[in-house]
Amino acid sequence: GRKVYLKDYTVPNFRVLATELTVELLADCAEVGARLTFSRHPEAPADAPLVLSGAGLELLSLAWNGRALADGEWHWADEQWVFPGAGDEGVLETRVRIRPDANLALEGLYRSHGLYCTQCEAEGFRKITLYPDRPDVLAPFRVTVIGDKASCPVLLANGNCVARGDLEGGRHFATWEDPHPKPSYLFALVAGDLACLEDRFVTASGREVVLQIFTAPEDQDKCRHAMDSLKASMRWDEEKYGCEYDLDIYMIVAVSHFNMGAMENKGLNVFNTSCVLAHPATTTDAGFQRVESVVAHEYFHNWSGNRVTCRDWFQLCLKEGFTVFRDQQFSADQLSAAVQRLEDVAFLRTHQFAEDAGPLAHPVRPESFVEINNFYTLTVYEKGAEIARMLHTVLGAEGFRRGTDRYFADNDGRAATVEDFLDALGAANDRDLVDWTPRWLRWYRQPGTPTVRAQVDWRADRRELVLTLSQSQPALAGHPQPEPLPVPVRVGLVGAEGELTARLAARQEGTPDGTNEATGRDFLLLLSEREQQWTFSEVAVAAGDVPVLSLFRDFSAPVNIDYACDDADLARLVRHDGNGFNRWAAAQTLATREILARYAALAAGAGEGGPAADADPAPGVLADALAGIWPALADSDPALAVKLLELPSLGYLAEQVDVYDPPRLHAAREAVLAAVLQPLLATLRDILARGDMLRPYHYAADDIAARALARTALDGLALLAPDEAAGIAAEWLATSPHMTAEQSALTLLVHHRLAGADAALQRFHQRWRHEALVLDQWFATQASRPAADAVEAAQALLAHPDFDATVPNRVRAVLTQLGMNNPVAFHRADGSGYALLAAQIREIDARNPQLASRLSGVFGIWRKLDAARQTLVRGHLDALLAGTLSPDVRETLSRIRG
Ligand code: HT7
Ligand code: ZN
Repeated sequence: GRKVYLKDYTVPNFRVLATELTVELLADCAEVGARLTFSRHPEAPADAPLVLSGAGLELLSLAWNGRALADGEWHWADEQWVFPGAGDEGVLETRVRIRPDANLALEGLYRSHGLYCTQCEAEGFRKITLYPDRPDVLAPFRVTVIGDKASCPVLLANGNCVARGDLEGGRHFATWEDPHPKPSYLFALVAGDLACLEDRFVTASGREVVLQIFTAPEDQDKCRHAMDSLKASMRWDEEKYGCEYDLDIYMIVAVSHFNMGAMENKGLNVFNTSCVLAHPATTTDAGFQRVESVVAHEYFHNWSGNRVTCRDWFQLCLKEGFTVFRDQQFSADQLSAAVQRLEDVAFLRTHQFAEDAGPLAHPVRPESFVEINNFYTLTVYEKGAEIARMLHTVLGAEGFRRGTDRYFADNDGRAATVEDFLDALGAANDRDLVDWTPRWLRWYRQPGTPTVRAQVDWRADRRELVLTLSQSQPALAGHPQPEPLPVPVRVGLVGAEGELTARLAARQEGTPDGTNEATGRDFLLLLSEREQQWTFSEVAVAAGDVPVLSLFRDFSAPVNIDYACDDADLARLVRHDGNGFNRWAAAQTLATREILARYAALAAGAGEGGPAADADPAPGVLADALAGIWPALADSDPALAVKLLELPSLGYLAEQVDVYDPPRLHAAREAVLAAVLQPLLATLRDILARGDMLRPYHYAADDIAARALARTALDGLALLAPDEAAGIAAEWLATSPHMTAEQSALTLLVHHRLAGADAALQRFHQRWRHEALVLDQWFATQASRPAADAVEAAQALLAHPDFDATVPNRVRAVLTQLGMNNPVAFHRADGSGYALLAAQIREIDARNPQLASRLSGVFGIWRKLDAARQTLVRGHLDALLAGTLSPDVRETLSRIRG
């Protein structure tokens, strides 16, 4: 693996004017013929050679302008095919042989369960044919696929089908043309025996588009939801962004062996079955929501990614961050906006903040990499989305739309950079680009989560509140000295009875023009210096009351907030904040304080079960606050009520402690949860008595919220009255009108080890063993049980006859669940969790480096652990690094090792 640097970017030596491919699928291999028309790039040196990428190809023939090339006319240099004699233009014809059956890495062209499919992003196309496999080389493609008629009745590639017909020997062909120039990473080919659900969509300008979803025949009844989601996404993108679909056909193919969620290949998306199939009998509410958001995400890439693509892989966030923001906006418009936002924030703070604080921290736009597959990260995706969101906040919805219109218009058909994006947004809003683009670029260049410190000075006599905000960034070795970032801060003031009005001078010293939006209740500040001050006057607070600051509403910037708000004030926000997100955020802060206090107390005592374990170091402010409002909220806004009872995740809490002892932190969290639930016991029983979980399934906001509430109630009951909970879970399982009920009940029984858990697991397996995605849940439920012996359970699952190490979904169902979602077991003090993961990473790496490298991330937390655990992890890291590893895993593990 060679390291590449953003600063070394140069234009390609040649452009491709046309790409013609013929892919012949044969019994034990495939042969790929390519006819590529090249023309020297106007900015490239006159004598620069033609350079193409190729990996694992068996070269059968090579000809330049019709003349066969002799061996000495070209050479290989590190998976690059170099041809000095190309002149200024010419046609290269190549023929190569590849082995899709042996391709277990699931990158390039591979065959699984008889289905041929491709995955080319980021650098998989070079495993299919010799090509300038870089995103800034765009070409129109014409592709002919030839295959066996019986085993591959369906032959697909990007664009429109322009010819098809029969061939000798039971074979047939289909020719596809994609008129939109595209980089090779968006190429796709699928061939196999597939069923198809078809529908139609009429675009805003009146063009009819055929929509097709292809699956294995037995899954055909599970595509309706994805189809509805696709149509909703197409309409939404027209309405919200003015983006219309641009081909006559849009195809989605569901594939069971897939490294990630889905892939936005032009006009021919390939999806992990888990992100497209949905049916009430086999899919939970969470599964339905995931399908909706992934379908939307891939569809939105048609503009943010495909029509406007990336100049190089350092610009990955340009398409991914922006597209995640777009799919988050879409999802917020489908169900509850406040709940969508807090779920996105909880995810960001648990996972991305941890990444940004650990050894894998990197800028949203990295400056260098060895293996680009290692940079499809939470930082690129989720923090990238937060930057797009901040720009949206600062420009306002209309200004942002002006900006994206400009971005799409200026860059259509081009490979763009982050600078192009910022320039378009700034220029369309008359911002001084010298100030605008370089300042916002800092968010893309500086790794680490910034901290914003707030101080409040309340001047009761003048009814004036002075807010001082200051920002700081962690300085990381090898990165530029941090400079102040533009931080949008949305704030409000809350009195004893609710929201307060106030006046904020529209222009204050040190505040740039046009960013203060004084609506009287909700204020947008732009912190752009290291420290700034704002004065709220005429605060309409009752005599004797002190206003409470509600800070970073809707989490207006991805920062750590350092604000010494006292518990009583937080409780006020939980009760009265007008911003739904901040009610939740205040509850999370209170919960965090109480959990950390218990965590400290457990350490001070004799450990678990010791004398300090029963002591209550916190006064239970959160429990009091929730007892007062939760029963009513469960009626008025059940979706938010559910979220108020979800305490911060262990992953998030781990970032708040100096030394992370997972079982102790888990125990502290459970204790606080029980304390919060206790006063609500009667309400939980009332909710369960309504029987909402057992009603027929509808995918609609109210029904989803009612089911989530029922689940929360049963989970609560399991802590307070386990036998009673076990009875209800058994009833849900016996009646099981849909998978949401069944899965909640099963998880509850297994995770709390309630009576009947083993029998329920057995019955579930018996019933669902032929449904791969349901079986994944069965594996995952056991591997994520928060108890030390889940390590042995995981070990047994790996030996189960239904375990298949070549299917990433199954591997993740056991190993990602254990390593990422089960800290109690993974960090078991005897190190058996670490040993299991280390051995599996080594084994999987030999087949599928991408999967192994992602799994390796489980060790990223290691420096937060106590010395004994650190020693155990270090031993495994060193042993792995001393052996044979793919460049992917080597890069990840060496960064983690430091
Ligand atoms: N753009 C895609 C990212 C991706 C990928 C997908 C499937 C398999 C391997 C992959 N490598 C990179 C998915 C997306 O963000 O939409
Ligand atoms: Zn994406």
